[in-house]
Amino acid sequence: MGRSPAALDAATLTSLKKLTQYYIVTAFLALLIGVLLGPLQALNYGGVNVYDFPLLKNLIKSYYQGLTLHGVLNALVFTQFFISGWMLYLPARDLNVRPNMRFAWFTYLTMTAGLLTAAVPLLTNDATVLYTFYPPLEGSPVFYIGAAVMVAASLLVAAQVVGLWLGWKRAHPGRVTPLVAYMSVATWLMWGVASLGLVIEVVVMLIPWSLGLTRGVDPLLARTLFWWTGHPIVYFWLLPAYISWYAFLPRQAGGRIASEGLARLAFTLFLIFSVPVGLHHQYADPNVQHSWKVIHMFLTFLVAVPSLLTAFSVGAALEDSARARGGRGLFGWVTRLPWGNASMTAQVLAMVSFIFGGAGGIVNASMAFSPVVHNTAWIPGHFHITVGTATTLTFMGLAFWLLPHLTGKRLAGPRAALVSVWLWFAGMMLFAVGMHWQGLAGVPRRAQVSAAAQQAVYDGMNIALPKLMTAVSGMVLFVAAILFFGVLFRTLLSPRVEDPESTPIPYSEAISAAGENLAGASLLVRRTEPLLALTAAALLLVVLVYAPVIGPMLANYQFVPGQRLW
Ligand code: HAS
Ligand code: HEM
Ligand code: CU
Repeated sequence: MGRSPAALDAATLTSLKKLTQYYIVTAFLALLIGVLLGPLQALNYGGVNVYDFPLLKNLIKSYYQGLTLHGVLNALVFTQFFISGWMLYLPARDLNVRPNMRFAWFTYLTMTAGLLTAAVPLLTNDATVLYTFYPPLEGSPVFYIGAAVMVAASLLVAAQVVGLWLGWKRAHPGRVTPLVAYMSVATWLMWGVASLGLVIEVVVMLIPWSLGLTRGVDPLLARTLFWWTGHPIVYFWLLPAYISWYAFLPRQAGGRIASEGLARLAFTLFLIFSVPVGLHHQYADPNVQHSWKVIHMFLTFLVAVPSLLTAFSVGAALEDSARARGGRGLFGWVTRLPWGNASMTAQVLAMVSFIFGGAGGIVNASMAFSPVVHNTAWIPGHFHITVGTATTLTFMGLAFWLLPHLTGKRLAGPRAALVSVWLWFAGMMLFAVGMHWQGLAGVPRRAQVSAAAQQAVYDGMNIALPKLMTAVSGMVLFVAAILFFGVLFRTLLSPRVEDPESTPIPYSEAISAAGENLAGASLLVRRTEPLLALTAAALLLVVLVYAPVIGPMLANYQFVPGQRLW
């Protein structure tokens, strides 16, 4: 036995719960603002232009300022804060080790300081560069600095969790890392490899350039570094939801995890194959060798495999639960899931949306289809049923048990919670049909198609129905959001009524468990245990597929001056 890291004591646990609550509530505040802008954009894609209304004009200067805020707050801020709280809390509990709480609070404050810094130029219309901030669009340096601080803070959480795990490993040689901690550590390590591209882009290129220290910046290299991070960031949003689908949802549905070994394999595959695929966002970019685009395409198909494993594995766990509750028939068992439980319902609906989101992703990744869908409304259709539903609706559902667990308050309005998740699902599915359809008709994304000057272009298209669907979906989602946030705030503002631990973490038992000791464990469990070595392999693969792409760009660096188009 090595030196044992200190176990979680009551005082630390209280502080950790408070910190987690801060992360989660900050996340949802960002989502609240971000989501209020969404229906306006849906109206735009329904042909209704609300951006000239005087009231709105005082709040946002343009469609693009609104869209930038929407993308940044929803996809970058909401996700990162939620995930940082969730994936620090879970491994600390799972390993029963005491995090350094000073460091943990310092990280939260750093992340929040980064957010507030970046928010200033966003709100003053000085960084209307969309959430991808492609140069040569040039925003205020304050935006890039704030964003860099925020991302750096997420890496501090990653370092803390990996540190906790290594401490646990030293104290428990020969033991199998418990599943929830395993999945959390693997996700953080993946994020470590993934974030390198963005960190280099922002720190080495964009910040000096926006401060006027360099005479220009290379847009192609910047985009390539961006997508190095920009694709795997979607798994940084997805895997925290998978943790719940694997480890907690079966219990919530009344059943068991199918196989812990398989869950570990899925996370290992994500660790290795999430990053070397970024060129599937750049099929249309010139000066990138075609053969590398093809290689990234095949690697993209490969990284869909752990999601397919997940589909069958969590699908089996749900079926097992429903049959244990008396479910019968090929599909009839579905009716026996506990649909009265808003937390379970949210997550199962999120999974259903992801069947379509994932299938669409494979279409996007196929070089033969990409030119049809790239830069069209199809793409927002795709990602509102991935990050906008698979992730977001899962996080909403998690909040229904997590907040009572953290605070000792009872969920206010479980029925309203249930209605809100069904409306979110229905609204997003309708949105997805409307947007995918418009995209196939050739309607571009990121376009104020409802503006008078643009309307004429789309008049000849036969898209009245998908436009109507999109507009209506925005209204449905607005109602869903009001109901959800109503439940959230009423819960948070209600008095504490019980010991928080009376809502326990819903750990599930496994049909096929990984076991406690490596010595007696299966080959799969033993091979998936050394996460640091697997991370080194991941890094090597990234270097192999990116060095030949980035090398020529460095040799041909173009100094392009910035532009402010808004
Ligand atoms: Fe994507 C663009 C390809 C997954 C998010 N994606 C985007 C963008 C975002 C995004 C935000 O190849 C836009 C970026 C921008 O602004 O330009 N995506 C993929 C592929 C996958 C994929 C191959 N995307 C995601 C996830 C996201 C996300 C996850 C967020 C969370 N995506 C692309 C491509 C583009 C792209 C191109 C660029 C397009 C362009 O042209 O610009 C795969 O990872 C998907 C694999 C998933 C599956 C589904 C598994 C299903 C499961 C659920 C099972 C359900 C059950 C329920 C069992 C194979 C796990 C049963 C229930 C009962 C009741 C019975
Ligand atoms: C973009 C609507 C919620 C993330 C868009 C667009 C629409 C829209 C119509 C396309 C705008 C364009 O291409 O011009 C909505 C509605 C929502 C909602 C009605 C619900 C009330 C969300 C959520 C997320 C999200 C929950 C993520 C967590 C994004 C992102 C973009 C986007 C990343 C892309 C921004 C860009 O192209 O720069 N949204 N959205 N949205 N949405 Fe949403
Ligand atoms: Cu991607």
